[in-house]
Amino acid sequence: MPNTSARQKHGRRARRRRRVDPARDELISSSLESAQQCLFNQDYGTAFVHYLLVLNLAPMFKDFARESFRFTLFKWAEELDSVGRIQDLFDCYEQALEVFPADEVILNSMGEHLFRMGFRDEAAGHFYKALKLKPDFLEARENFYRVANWLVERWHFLMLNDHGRNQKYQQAIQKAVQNGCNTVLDIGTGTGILGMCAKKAGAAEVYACELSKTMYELACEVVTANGMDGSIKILHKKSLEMEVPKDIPHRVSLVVTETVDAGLFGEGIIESLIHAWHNLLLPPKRDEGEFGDQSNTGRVIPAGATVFGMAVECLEIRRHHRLCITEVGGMSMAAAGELRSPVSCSSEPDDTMEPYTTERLSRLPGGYKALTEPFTALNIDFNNVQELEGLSSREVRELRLLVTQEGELDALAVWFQLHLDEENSLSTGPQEDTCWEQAIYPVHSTKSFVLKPQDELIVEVSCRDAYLRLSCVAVLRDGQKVHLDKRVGSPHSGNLVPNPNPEAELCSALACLQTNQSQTEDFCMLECSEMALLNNQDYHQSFCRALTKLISKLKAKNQNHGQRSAFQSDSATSTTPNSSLLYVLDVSEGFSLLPLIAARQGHVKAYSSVEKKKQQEVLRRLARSSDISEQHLEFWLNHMEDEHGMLQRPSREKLWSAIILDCVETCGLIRQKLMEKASLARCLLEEGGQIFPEKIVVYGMLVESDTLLLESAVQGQKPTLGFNIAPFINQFTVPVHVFLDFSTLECRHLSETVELFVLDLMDANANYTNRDVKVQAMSAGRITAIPFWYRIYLDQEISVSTLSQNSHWKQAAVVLQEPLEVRVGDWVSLAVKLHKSTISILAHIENAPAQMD
Ligand code: 44T
Repeated sequence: MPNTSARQKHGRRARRRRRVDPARDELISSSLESAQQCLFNQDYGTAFVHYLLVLNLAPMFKDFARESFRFTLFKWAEELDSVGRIQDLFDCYEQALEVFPADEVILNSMGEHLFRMGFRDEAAGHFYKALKLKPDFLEARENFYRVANWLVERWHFLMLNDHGRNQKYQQAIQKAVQNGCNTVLDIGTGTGILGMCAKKAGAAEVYACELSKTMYELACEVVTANGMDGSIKILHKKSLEMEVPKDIPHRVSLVVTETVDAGLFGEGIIESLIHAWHNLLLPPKRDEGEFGDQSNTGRVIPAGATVFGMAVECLEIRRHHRLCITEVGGMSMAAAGELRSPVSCSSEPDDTMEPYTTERLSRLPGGYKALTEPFTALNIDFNNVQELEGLSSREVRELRLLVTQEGELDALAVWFQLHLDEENSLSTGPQEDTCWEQAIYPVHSTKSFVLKPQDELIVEVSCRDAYLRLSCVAVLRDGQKVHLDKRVGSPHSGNLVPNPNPEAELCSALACLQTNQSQTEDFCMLECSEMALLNNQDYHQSFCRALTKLISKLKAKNQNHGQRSAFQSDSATSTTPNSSLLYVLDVSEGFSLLPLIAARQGHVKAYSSVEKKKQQEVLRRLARSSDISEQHLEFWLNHMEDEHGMLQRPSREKLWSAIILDCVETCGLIRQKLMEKASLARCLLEEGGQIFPEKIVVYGMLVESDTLLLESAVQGQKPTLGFNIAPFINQFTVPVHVFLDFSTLECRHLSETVELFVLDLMDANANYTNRDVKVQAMSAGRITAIPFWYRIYLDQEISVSTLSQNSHWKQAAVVLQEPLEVRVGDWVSLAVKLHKSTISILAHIENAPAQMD
């Protein structure tokens, strides 16, 4: 990371008194001249050093030299970046910010570098600072919107908008403080709300800690705005690093915390509480019957939790975690071997896997079917440190669950009840109207397994490496035990349902024999969205048809041309097989089968962008089994140092017949730099060649959705539990929501679907960046958002929609800053703008009286 040592040195230098010194003035003016000369000669590194010297010695030149200095810095940084001198790059930015600490352009640009290097939080901090300095700085705003979710996660809005939850926490805290808990520590304070509740309830001393820097700063602002800055001590720390008396003067009588995720333990609450009991809390109350003053004993809110689980059938979950098809675009998937999503849980921890994912069951497209009644997986008492400590060494527990409905076993869904105290509890269950998602433990077997009523499902429950682990291990049917082993071909694997993919089993068994490799290591991991993409038959079929059309057209053209040139000259080159090869480039991000689909057409050499070795292996295996010669599939990133080499000619004399661009991100946004890539691609196409897709049409609809509002900002004019929080956290509101499921979003449709925008990737001139769209309201209501999605035209006839049922894409929505009231028949004017792949929409009512505008 950028170092900060330069700051102190410069500070000392700056304080030195200025005196008349001709030698120094001479140095300044000669350095300035050198800087300008070097800049002119494009020697940016030397120019940068000269500028630094000048501006450090003579700050009065700052205004004069600012523009040239920035330009020099950016050019030099580009060079450093391209040769991988990352530390030097950040050092330069640090030095530049020493000279211009409040330069929003430099801050924003440094943020962009940080973002590209994967330092998202740091990047976000830089964009935020740039924006604070210049609120109308469009680039910084768009950058900030892209990363705001990392700074302040969206669930903060949901939680603060959840009045039921807020009130229950408040009541429990009030009661505890009234019962004598007057020294309080809020672990993971977020906006500071629970700490403020304790103070308001009359606690004498309140401490709070927060590990996220942004949240810590936000909490400080909020606490100050509520007049409690002197009375709540907030620390920017993880609770595990806190000690008495260094951080808090003595042990406290109450810890309040909501450091729980959808799977209960994912935020580390077990470890935090064990540490708190040993280091930060007074000893617990000894016996249950003890009443009265609690100031000398310690306790925790929440007091404990009960975790529930349920087996479910759910197509939406299945298609994101398992391969559900046997062929893709006419190609058998048998040779692919085992493909799995990165979410998998067994009793033993595995660092490469996430044990669960999260979903709001009530919003899953296509719904879900409960196959068992809910069962209790675990009870935990947060006030019992022995119990907390014993969790990870507890034996794996085996539960037998009666199957109540027939259905395919896709996942275990998990939720919990948080017992704040004896009276108040919160539930995160699928039926509750709360802000919570449920934890999903997908079942990973490559076979489908249909459970029948009266079967008994055997589930193992354990708690290793601080996660609650649940896995379906077997089914008891008619007195027989069938193991649900994950691996194909393992000796116990269940055989109740015919394997839809028997060839796969054979192939991977063969592969094992040949390589003498244990099967447990032989699988390839795909992201959930990549898995859903593979399962999307329509998408691949559409590509297959469009590619076939293009390739046969080009082959015909080449044949004619070949005949002509053979006739015109004696040159043999035009008729050699190589010259008739067509070249197809796929620059999709992540795993893609499209190059194989192209190569299967024959006389096509396809270039894939897949980078991961395991995934390349899968593609090679599939190529072999589809009779694609090894020379016809190339992984072009293997030969490329960096992205700059992207989109080049396949070979000196050839151009591309087709370039496949991956234009929409899974989250529902247009990919960054899409239009730049398209214009590059256009220059590299052979005559008659094509970019896939050739055109994207953006559609949208006016909707009234309270849900979207609750997720985007703290709503309403009223203070939250009497505290002023909304204006502070709402600074992190972003106008575009991503990862939406429009099909299950609770909303009222206020208009028909309307075309918002067209992006023509084959024709630069056809593109515009602003468009006014008129749309008529068909129902009265409040327009709160405009969800949008895409129809992706591979060619003029063949298209796929990102809204389709089996799409791997989610949708996005612009949430309006202020809801707009409409009556039936009102015309709404939408100013749609596309800037650097970011869509923004402003809406106003056309026929409203002027003062209503
Ligand atoms: N999300 C639930 C998690 N922290 C809730 O930095 C519920 C997810 C959720 N600070 C949809 C809806 C919902 N010491 O700011 C965070 C975090 C901080 C700590 C200091 C520690 N040991 C920790 C541990 C965490 O605590 C805050 C809250 S944690 C997560 C809460 C609405 N999807």
